[in-house]
Amino acid sequence: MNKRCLAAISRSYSQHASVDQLRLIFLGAPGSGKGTIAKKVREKYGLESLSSGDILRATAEEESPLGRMVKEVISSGKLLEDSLMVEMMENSLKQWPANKGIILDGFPRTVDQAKELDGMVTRIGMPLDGVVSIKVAPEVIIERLSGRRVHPGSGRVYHVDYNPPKVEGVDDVTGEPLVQRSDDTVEVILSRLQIYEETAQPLRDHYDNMNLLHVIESETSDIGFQRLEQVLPQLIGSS
Ligand code: G5P
Ligand code: MG
Repeated sequence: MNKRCLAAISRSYSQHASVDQLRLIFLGAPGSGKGTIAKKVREKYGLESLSSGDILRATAEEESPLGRMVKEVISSGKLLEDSLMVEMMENSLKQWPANKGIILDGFPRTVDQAKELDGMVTRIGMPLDGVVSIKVAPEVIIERLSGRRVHPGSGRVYHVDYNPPKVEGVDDVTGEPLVQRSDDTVEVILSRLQIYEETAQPLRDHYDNMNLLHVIESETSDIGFQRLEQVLPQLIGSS
């Protein structure tokens, strides 16, 4: 039996009653809107996400050798080594309630991570329902990331034009100052984009071979979200 048949069979046992039970992966370049679209899905459907970048940024705040090492990796725009990343994600996933859906935002990033995740979801009993590859034109990435502002305490994300805070430079909820991410400088963005270019296609091929891949053109995150909503019924098995 080939991989496509196996994937179809495994999905036929993992169909859900509602969107908030789905288990999805969001793939996409830096600034493609993974976090923005995940937020829209959470607000409308209650499906929550887990961002590997957020996990690493929290670790980078720790005063420890690990924290310092992770901070350096993020600021360089390179990827954390696979085994450590996988271990951190597995720890988080083990604590995720089994009956609750999830969007994995930013993990996996390499085929080796994807293969580890394949084994992990089987062990934990959380089979995947779909992998959404969010496509945006490379030209818009720099403008998006250089205009991004974040609230470090909560991870809330803004953009100076697309999604500005009510008061410039200040978080809407706490009134605390917004900052730019250390990896949102032009030099680091270019390095992140180059790494993405090198790793993305093999990852898409991996999930295409498992018949899990859905590619969404996302000129804007509002359009990307609408296109995702057209795919969701297939994933919960009600189309
Ligand atoms: P992250 O945190 O996963 P990236 O590079 O994958 O970082 P990023 O930058 O978080 O992804 P995003 O989530 O895809 O981008 O984009 P976003 O935040 O939603 O949108 C970007 C900006 O554009 C925001 O300001 C938003 O408001 C705005 N925007 C959104 N839509 C639109 C639109 O339609 N129009 C306009 N004008 N603006 C819009 O990973 C960080 C680092 O952690 C490590 C790596 O070092 C990585 O570089 N890491 C890993 N290392 C190894 N393995 C892994 N699996 C790793 N995961 C993370
Ligand atoms: Mg993000």
